[in-house]
Amino acid sequence: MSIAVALILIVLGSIVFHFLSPWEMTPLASNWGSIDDTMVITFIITGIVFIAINLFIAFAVIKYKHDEKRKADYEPENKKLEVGLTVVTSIGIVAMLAPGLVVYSDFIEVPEKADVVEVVGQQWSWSFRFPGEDNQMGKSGVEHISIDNPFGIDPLDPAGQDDRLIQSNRLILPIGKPVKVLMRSKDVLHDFYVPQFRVKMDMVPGTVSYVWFTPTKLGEFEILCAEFCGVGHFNMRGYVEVKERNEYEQWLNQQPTFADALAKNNSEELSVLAQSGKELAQMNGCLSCHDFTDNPIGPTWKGLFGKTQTLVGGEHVVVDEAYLKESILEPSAKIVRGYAPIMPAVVLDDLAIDAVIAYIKEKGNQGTIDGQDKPLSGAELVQSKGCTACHSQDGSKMLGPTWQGLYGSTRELASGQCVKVTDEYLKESIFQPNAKLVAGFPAVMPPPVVSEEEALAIIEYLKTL
Ligand code: HEC
Ligand code: HEC
Ligand SMILES: [Cu+2]
Repeated sequence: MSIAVALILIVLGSIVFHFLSPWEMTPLASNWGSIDDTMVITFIITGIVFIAINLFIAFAVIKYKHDEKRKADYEPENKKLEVGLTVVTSIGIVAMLAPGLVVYSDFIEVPEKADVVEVVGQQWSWSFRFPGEDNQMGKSGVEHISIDNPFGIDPLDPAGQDDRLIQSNRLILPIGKPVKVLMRSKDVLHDFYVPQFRVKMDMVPGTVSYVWFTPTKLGEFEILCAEFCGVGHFNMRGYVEVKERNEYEQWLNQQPTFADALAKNNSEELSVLAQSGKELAQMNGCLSCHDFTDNPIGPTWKGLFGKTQTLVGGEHVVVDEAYLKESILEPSAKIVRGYAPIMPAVVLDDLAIDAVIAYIKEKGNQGTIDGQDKPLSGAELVQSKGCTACHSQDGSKMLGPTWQGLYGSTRELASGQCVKVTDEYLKESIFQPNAKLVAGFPAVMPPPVVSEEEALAIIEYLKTL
């Protein structure tokens, strides 16, 4: 009897909790009411089954309770019951699945008039790209990703030049217009999720996934990463602001285009020929094995032109144009000592070779280092190294202590000691995060991802906050 009562109480309790529940879905702000409907259908069907089965068990517990005078029948087959149960279960499952399939076919079929926006995820931030005036997104690829080109847009694709880049976590979309969201990840799995829009999708490195929706409510909605992506995952947030069309357009027109960004980064002094050589070197993958610092895979291009190179056989050659050309077209003809003969041969026409040589010459023999190797400022470093996922600059407490007013202040450590924040303390905090723990914070700061020079630049920057 008590078991039957408990079962009935569980059923009643669940129903009461459902109607008084504090847990509700966030209000809908897109066209995807149908996704809510399928959830409700599934919920009602599973709810009815839950109630029916529990009440049946309670009934059976009472009705068939142990009785000396009674004996169970042995019934190996019951056609009627089997058919009945099969039919009822099938109807239930079809009722749950069929609406889902209908919604899914809408979900994968993007309306033709939809705007396009691209979301790029990386540990632990969001950035966005719009196709610009030509309505065409420029081609992109990992091989183009660099500090100058964080979106990896193909610099030679004319469609990419007018793409508008938003390097912040705030996206504005116009109300009432369907939008197709293309998704890329630069590192690990992420997931683009705005609860009010109902649609969500994984972002998989190497693949472009998508969702589409029509924002139907003005306002600001939070973007959450819904796929665990490392220690900063919880803080991988952004905002979608849904605004009137004219406000959206005004905002969009203020965002820099890819061409603007390139022009800014290309203020390094290279001739036009060398400039296109740089692009060719990037496109052909040369820069993954060669750069102007100490890349361990291929010989450095810094100061290469004019120097005397030693080959495996022990001979010496002076690096001139002919040697460079031969090295590029026939990499195995002369192997540099200390390196494996792994350089792939490429097919480049004479103009392209001249351009690459001009790039190696001009950039490699320029006293200053610039472009890809241009040292970043402290302010840029803390962004690009992911420090700002845990440290704020405005006094707010995140996973780590704020940096506002840090330098010169006195810190209380977890050990109870107090220390003054000096250059040495900052340096130690960056290179040995667990040596001195700040009171009230967990020991989660990752091991150093910066060089000595970068740390100094960051420290100079911290002093200004
Ligand atoms: C897979 C890595 C790899 C790629 C990609 C690659 N290289 Fe190389 N490269 C090497 C290695 C290793 C050497 C040294 C061994 C040798 O001489 O072949 C080398 C040597 C050279 C040399 C001679 C350098 C010297 O110090 O004497 C030149 C010039 C050169 N590469 C240019 C290029 C250009 C231009 C490209 C792109 C079209 C390119 N490499 C792509 C690995 C690579
Ligand atoms: C995963 C979160 C996380 C990341 C990423 C992170 N930190 Fe920290 N950081 C912390 C926490 C937590 C503390 C406090 C505990 C401690 O002292 O280790 C801290 C402490 C510090 C301190 C000492 C601050 C003080 O208030 O005394 C400095 C300086 C610092 N971090 C710099 C950096 C720099 C520079 C980077 C980027 C290269 C970085 N952090 C990246 C979490 C992080
Ligand atoms: Cu993420």
